[in-house]
Amino acid sequence: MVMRYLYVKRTVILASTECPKPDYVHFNPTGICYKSFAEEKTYDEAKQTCAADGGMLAMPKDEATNTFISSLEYGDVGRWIGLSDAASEGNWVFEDGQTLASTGYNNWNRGEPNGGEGENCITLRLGGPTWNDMGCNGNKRFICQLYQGNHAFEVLRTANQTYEGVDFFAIEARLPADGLSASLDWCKDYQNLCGHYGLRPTGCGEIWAVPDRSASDPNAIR
Ligand SMILES: [Ca+2]
Ligand SMILES: [Ca+2]
Repeated sequence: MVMRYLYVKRTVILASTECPKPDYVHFNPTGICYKSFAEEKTYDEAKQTCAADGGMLAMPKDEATNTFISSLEYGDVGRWIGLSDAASEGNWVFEDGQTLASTGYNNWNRGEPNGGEGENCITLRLGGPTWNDMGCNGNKRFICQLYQGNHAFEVLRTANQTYEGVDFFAIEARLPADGLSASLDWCKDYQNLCGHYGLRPTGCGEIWAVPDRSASDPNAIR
């Protein structure tokens, strides 16, 4: 994999308080945006729909998040969330690769999971926040989230501030000591960082991304 290097030691990133896609709802404590879909799809089809939005199926890793996404519209039937044991029976893993066990949280309905190898995907049960394993090929509604995941920046400080009459959320951040981006496209890291707070980046400075250490100015960014 080709790594891109950044020379910025510290920068201030401004992001608006809107979610990056329409109809997504910002959940404040985590800063992640969620959307509940009315149409019914298989688990894999639902995953593809979330990916097309630049996200993943929702991954509730704590009670507050689980309760929040349960409260989103279209909850009168079961809905897929991004958690499966298809790869290894009984070993539940979120779509981002984190194991359920490592979160210290779960919200199984009484008697669940009970489906063995015939039920490898999870729905939020109708009207409530508890979970049920079900067959992945069933058509269900589903919930997507945007921009979960790691980013290349270390956050130093955040603040709400106003610039020319517009409210912004400022993220003061710096790169890791090794200067390595977390992805091929450092702009993606930046977008992920903003998305981590459920915020839309104000811009992307591609010109500052360089393929090697020979051609950038560490003092170029204020
Ligand atoms: Ca299973
Ligand atoms: Ca079940």
